Amino acid sequence: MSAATVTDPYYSRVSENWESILRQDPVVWGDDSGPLSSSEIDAYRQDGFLFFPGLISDDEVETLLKAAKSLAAEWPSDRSGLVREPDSDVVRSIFRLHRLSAQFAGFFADPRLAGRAKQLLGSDVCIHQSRINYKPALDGKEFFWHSDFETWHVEDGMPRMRAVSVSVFLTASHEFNGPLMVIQGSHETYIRCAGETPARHYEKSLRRQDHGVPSREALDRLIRNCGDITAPKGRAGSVLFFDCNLMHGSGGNLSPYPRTNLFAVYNSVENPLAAPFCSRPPRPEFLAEREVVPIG
Ligand code: 6CS
Ligand code: FE
Repeated sequence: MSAATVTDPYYSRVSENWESILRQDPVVWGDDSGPLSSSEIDAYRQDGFLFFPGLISDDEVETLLKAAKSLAAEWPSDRSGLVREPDSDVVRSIFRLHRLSAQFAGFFADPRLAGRAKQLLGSDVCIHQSRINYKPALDGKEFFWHSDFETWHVEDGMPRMRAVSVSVFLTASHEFNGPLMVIQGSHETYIRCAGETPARHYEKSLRRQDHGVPSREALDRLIRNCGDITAPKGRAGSVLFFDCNLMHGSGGNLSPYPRTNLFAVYNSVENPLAAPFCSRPPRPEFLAEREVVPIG
């Protein structure tokens, strides 16, 4: 075992075998008051997520969806941050929204989102990553099961589990358009994935991820020991908050309805990125913000 794996509780992708360990960090870091009630905090601690149907108004959704569509239509061909679907040229994701426009930056700093994140993380927060996932009608392919934290730790150097992901539905999400699925309670278990990190892995993984993902056996174990799969579905304007280590994924969109969402990762300002916990250089900043800029 290398010196790094001895001191890093969350080492991963260092062997041909996977392993499962208990989470080493709290799920809820603060006891501050804020927008969340104590029963909501308890539910988040227990399940690893919280769902708020219709948190964002129809008018705001309409404006944000319009902005999302024009970004994809007008993206300069020489600018980084746009990712296409694995089997076509259709736009899959656009990254670093919080640096692209005051509109998105202002929205992510809104107390409805940032206020809840601060309360859960018990500190000021900064954005680690933000993106639009378009999940276009018919062309939107799956996101295989993964823990976000596993990737952010190994490839970006996020030291501890002190981040919360927020997905804002810009269209309705239902059983036909590839809704996000989560394994309830899986945030309490960390899966060390088998394999290693290929060079420039992100160029492939953002389109179709096959490293840093759990094995079949690991998924079976999570479902047996933690909880069932559930898919928080709802109308446009609904918002899902989920822990950075919650196992999640989504199927392809075989419907004629897009499933478009905004996604922002709030990291604690007390959890700044270190060097990646693998032997590769850090990923580009459109994927992992290295500067700590408190927001909200
Ligand atoms: O790479 C990322 O930061 C995120 N995207 C994918 C497809 N997997 C890991 C993580 O959630
Ligand atoms: Fe994810």
